[in-house]
Amino acid sequence: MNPLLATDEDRPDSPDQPDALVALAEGDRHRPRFHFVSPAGWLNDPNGLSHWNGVYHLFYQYNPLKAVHSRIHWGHATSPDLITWTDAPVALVPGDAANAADADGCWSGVLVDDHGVPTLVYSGRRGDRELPCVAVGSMDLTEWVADAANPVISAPPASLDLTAFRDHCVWPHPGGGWRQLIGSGISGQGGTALLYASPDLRNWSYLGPLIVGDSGDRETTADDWTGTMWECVDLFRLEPAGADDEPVDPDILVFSAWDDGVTRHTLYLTGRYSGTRFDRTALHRLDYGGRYFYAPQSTQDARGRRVMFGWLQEGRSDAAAETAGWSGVMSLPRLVTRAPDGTLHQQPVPELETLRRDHVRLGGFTLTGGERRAGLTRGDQIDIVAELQLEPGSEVELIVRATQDEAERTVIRITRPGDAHGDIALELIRTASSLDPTVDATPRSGPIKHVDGRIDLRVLADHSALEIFANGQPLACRVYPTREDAQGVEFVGVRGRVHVREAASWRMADIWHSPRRLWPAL
Ligand code: DQQ
Repeated sequence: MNPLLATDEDRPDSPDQPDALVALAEGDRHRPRFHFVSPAGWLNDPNGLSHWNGVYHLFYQYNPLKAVHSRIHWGHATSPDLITWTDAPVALVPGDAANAADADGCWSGVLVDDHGVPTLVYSGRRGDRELPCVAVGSMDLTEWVADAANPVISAPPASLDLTAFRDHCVWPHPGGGWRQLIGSGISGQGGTALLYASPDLRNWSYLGPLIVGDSGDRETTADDWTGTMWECVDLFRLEPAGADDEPVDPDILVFSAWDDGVTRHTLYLTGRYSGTRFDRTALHRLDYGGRYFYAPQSTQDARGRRVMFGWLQEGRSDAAAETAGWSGVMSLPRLVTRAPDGTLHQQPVPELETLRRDHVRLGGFTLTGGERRAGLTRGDQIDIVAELQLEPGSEVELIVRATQDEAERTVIRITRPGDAHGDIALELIRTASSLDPTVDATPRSGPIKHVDGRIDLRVLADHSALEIFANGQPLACRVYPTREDAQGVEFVGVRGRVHVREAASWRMADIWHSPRRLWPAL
């Protein structure tokens, strides 16, 4: 029995009413079938992501009570391959005692290996404050006990006027002990990551801000505005893959730009971390979907790969998600590497290919303005790869989730400017993605670097989840077609000449088979 499990009245799924919320959620046509989702209820950030004794562990922000962001627990699932998952018992439950540091929620955090002892560092929420907490786990990571001394940091640094203080990145310090970053923001300045040191994960000394953003250095509406607070900071070293003329700084600081309760988008800084400083080189958008790929966390697996998951937020109303009985999708696991220019290159892990079924291949062809080409796998659970070459001044669209009459259609548009050296534009146009006027239909876009107009395109559509990768740059989003026949897939030449060197597609298998439980047992 997990000593942290809440009282029975916290559990709506009594044995005579087995998991009605799961049945409700499973009946929703928008629910993905090859992405990780919670059994039902609410899911947001990935937490405690790790590869422990050869098993991948994904914890996540979870409300098993209903599909709303309140009373957040830590859900838990394990996987041999990052693709197929087994639910594990809920790992953290808000503390029973009214004065528990996490009485109102166990917010985001990480798993570390404390000399063989699995240890979670997370944000305990009580009232409207979050403070750092610790829980210790059994060797199989299924039972967790919150530390009696929680919170392990009793207050944010008194010397600073902060906008918020939560979320953790913790690593062993080469000289012994630990270092920790806590996401925060300095009022009137910008987001920040506050650095702490500890000998034992329990006693922490404040060292200062590692780096402070400037929330006034660009328009607050900009896609790369750094916000007034940084959520879910993630610092890691990732050396560039190939040699380039210039040495590239080795470190990456990922953060999710937040402002006064609004989750804006995820960004990363390249630079160099040493001691108490992060010297930045450049700021980049992590995913062109903006808030649709939020609060990511990464880990290095036993093969030395940097693997990242993010939270694909909903694009329908809170009320619609609650009615559906579930909210939130975990992104596909991404393999993150460095391009020679120092930017991040992201693609789904190759293990995902084991889900591919019924291969369809279209040989090379050229599209000019007005030409269309169907033939790829239709459906709402598909994987498409295409090698494109766009001549200067050309534009092509890949239409997915289209109804027969095109009343619903989701458009992925790729445009190469007439200036041969300019970046290619990737756009996702959702104005006709759904006949439901209440769902978000705002566009998403960003520039794609290329050589000679070449684009390696990957599109994964999984019911309401849509993930697009163009030359390793992702754009994750959500779409909610209302009609059963929203299954069509087609290339459309818009103008100029676009060579489709190769295109292939597959139907993707389900990863979920047997009914799941809101409170999984071992
Ligand atoms: N979600 C968590 C916070 C974090 C935010 C709460 C990001 O810890 O700052 O569920 O989505």
